[in-house]
Amino acid sequence: MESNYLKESLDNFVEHPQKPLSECKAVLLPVSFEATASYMKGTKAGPKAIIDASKHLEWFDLELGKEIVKEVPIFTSETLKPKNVKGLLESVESSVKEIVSQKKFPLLFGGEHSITFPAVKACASSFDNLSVLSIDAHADLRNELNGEKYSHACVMRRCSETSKIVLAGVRSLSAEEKKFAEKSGVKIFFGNDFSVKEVVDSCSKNVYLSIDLDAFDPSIMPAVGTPEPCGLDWGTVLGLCRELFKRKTVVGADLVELSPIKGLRAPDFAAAKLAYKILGYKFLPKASERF
Ligand SMILES: [Mn+2]
Repeated sequence: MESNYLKESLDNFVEHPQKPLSECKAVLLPVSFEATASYMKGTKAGPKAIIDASKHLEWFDLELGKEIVKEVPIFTSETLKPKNVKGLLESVESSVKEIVSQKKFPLLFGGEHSITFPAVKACASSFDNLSVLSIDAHADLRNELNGEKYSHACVMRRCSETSKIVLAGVRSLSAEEKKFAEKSGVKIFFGNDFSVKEVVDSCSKNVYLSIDLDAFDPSIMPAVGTPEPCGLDWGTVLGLCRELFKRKTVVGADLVELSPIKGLRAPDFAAAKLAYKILGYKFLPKASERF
């Protein structure tokens, strides 16, 4: 099918020779969008930083015992650069709809967290009983911020209109957000000391996974717009992803809010590695059962 959006990027993830879209299982969709950021800026540069860092990844994954990129054909799409919220909602929803209608796995790179809602909307129209698991330092349950209903700070509130919401890693929210969560049945696992099993148990069968990189502790992920102390470590996030992919059907995912810091490569590399691990967990499930 000819697409308006899914064009092959010349700058592809892990720099592995790319197969045509029809032969790929996963589609990476970089979304360079930043309009509603409230604190520090810079997430627009996130997708390119992840792709640049991915070129230095070791193809062989020690845990899965495989060269993931050789097992999973990955298509890197040209970067979407919407100029405003309307363009964001339209371009991301259309692109993700097309990816899932071709039975491929969408993995989006942000950009600010507002890119998640149109992706969830597309998945919710294709999959019954969809949960959104958002791993994030913030609840993002405000109804609006500065008059904008599609702000990054409102993204889970918008998603709650189509899907069940489970949040993990939350260290910061307003009194109103807490009240809304209690009233509407949004399940929140606070801080960094929760049962991974309980988080996964709270999700329905089909899950969209959104990882706001500020869920991590700022000591390992300082390159985010809104860093919050006392966050998750690498092992916890990986453990949660491993358990989720093993027990649920993850239909789409995103990594958002990377705001690269000049001269500091570790956060970009960690984000690229997390994306690579997610593709491994999605498509090489038998290997992950060893753990
Ligand atoms: Mn956040």
